[in-house]
Amino acid sequence: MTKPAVLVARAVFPEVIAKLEQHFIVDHNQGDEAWSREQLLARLQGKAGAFTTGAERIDADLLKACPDLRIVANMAVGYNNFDVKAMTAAKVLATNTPDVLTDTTADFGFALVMATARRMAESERYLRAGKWTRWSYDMFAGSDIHGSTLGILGMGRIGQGIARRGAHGFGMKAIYHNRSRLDPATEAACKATYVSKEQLLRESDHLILVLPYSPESHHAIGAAEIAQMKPTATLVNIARGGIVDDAALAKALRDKRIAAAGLDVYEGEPKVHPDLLTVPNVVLTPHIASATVPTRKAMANLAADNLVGFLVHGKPLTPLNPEVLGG
Ligand code: 8YV
Repeated sequence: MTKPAVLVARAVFPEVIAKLEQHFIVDHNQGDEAWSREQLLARLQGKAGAFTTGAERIDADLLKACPDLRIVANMAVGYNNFDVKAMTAAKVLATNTPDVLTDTTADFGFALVMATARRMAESERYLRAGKWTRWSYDMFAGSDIHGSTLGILGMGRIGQGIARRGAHGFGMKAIYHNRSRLDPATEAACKATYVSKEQLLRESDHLILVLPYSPESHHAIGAAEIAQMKPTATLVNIARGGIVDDAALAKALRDKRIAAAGLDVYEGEPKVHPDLLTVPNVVLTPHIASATVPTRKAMANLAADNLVGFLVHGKPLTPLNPEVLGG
């Protein structure tokens, strides 16, 4: 029997490609650059499966043009690049990589809260520029983590991990807002209190965004929301670009409407709003919250195992639209 063909849209670990090659004919983008939409469409012809990394838009038009496609496995927990409804209608299975990145991403989110509050990037730039010539009582004085109020917008697995780190590790008061309230046992385990979005904005000393991107969460934080925050507050986004209005945030940082921000994701990334590059009180990282070697390996393996699980054994591990599997 001939092996089915699958596409791996970005370069990934050689051992993951080797695993896929045991079962499939693999077309692998080994370059540094993502394929254009046109290239992606051309390469998808005749492919039963695709391994994507979160940037490739899988929508009704693409599905219509790729009738052989049966599964798209995203190497990411977020799947805003998928039109899951269109995939279900086209009977194409969608999978993502939940759980394996939760703790790594929560670690990074917490690190970014700390780096932002304690002005680590700004002070490092100052030192590297040779400007550290004297002591001063207020040099890079930031705000405290311990004993402060940690606000979390979006309380899924990663949000809960951040709440636990803040409340248990640093004695923070954790408050959160989410589409739905957690059950009491989960709330107690993260020592987090449910509040309205307005109260979250008003009371957070450090606000972190961990909600999925959707049309409803587009610009969930813009000028009006920032205006409700404390002038001493910090804002961290590890969720998705587009949840924050980056232009409004850059202006608020320049005007000192809030103290500082830490960003791992951007509207239109890998491009970054030019105003964010020139304001000093912001820590900028290139979408690396899940980037540890073990976690990226676990994500890549889970995406590959979803392709094998579904196309070879009929059993994907983490389906997003299990209704495609039928009875
Ligand atoms: C990845 C992510 O860096 O899982 C997600 O949703 O944003 C990140 O972990 C990215 O999507 C590459 O796979």
